[in-house]
Amino acid sequence: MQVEVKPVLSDSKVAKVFSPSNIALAKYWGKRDVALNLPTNSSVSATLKDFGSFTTVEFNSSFSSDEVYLNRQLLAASATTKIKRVLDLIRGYAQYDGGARVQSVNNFPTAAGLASSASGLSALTLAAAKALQLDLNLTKLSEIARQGSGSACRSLFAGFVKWQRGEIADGSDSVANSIAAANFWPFKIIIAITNAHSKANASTNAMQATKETSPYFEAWVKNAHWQAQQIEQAILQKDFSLLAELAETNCIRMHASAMAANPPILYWNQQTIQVLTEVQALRKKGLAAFFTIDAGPNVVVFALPQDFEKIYNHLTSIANLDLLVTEIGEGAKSIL
Ligand code: 2P0
Repeated sequence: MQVEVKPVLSDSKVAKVFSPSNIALAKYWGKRDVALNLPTNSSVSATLKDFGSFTTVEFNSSFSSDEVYLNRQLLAASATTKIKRVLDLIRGYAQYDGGARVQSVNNFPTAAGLASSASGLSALTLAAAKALQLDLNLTKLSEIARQGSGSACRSLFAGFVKWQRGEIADGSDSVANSIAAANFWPFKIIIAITNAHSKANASTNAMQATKETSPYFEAWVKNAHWQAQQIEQAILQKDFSLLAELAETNCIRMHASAMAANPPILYWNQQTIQVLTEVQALRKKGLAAFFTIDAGPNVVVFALPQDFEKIYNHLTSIANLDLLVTEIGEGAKSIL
């Protein structure tokens, strides 16, 4: 049931943040520590300019418990574990014990494999820290956001972003940083929505099931380790062909590891395959496009600006496909 936006109380500690989502070119798929969301490998992403979460966090000592509204719906307490984890960490740093009211709205389809947890948990981390006037740098905020949702640690940063696997058991070195600014290598990013409904397999569970039951998981981790390094280098050298090949194989190998789980985790539908096949055909014809796919059926196409129009027009000829367009953008920021 939709509810009205709650007015902020005059004696509340409050902050509002926009955090973009991000899309990984070298994927995070597997944890070496489940409680802390420590990854088995480093990952590399691009921050999306226009799509993300607008999140208001309001602390007030009169709130007896935390209340979370996502897209104007009150979440059941059982659906707020990740959110409470971040709120508790921030409250710990601030030595504050009041309750929080969180109101978050996504401007793209939630849970459709577009990393809504990345933008949501990143926005929550920054807004909660700002509301309690904590003076934490972005690296520390990244460490906190990661404990909410792994991919959220990357959304605090602009441009091309690397999340280091890290080595330390407490996770203090498993944080993200920007490796190149948003305008370093301009791309047009087309999100081809093949199915805007919630996905069946939440990624937290799916990556754990892959680790526990897929015979390909070990091979995935080995591959992911060197591909994250190669993908970082391909970006820094602006080597389009190399990046295209690496990003596509990284994506397919992540999905292959999941498909080989028992029971199989298959995110794709017929249109997913149609779009990725078309993108590969366009590249063979000399157009600068490559695809990647998150834990969902939608396909994200990276296009160089000079070929964008042709690529976009071609994708519009595929039936029943909604296309969103964005670019690489800045990280999370305060809007209050
Ligand atoms: C990524 N994904 O690198 C990969 C690729 C999905 C596919 O990060 O359990 O929601 O909260 O740490 O961050 C999605 O996983 O998982 C994700 P948790 P998260 O973007």
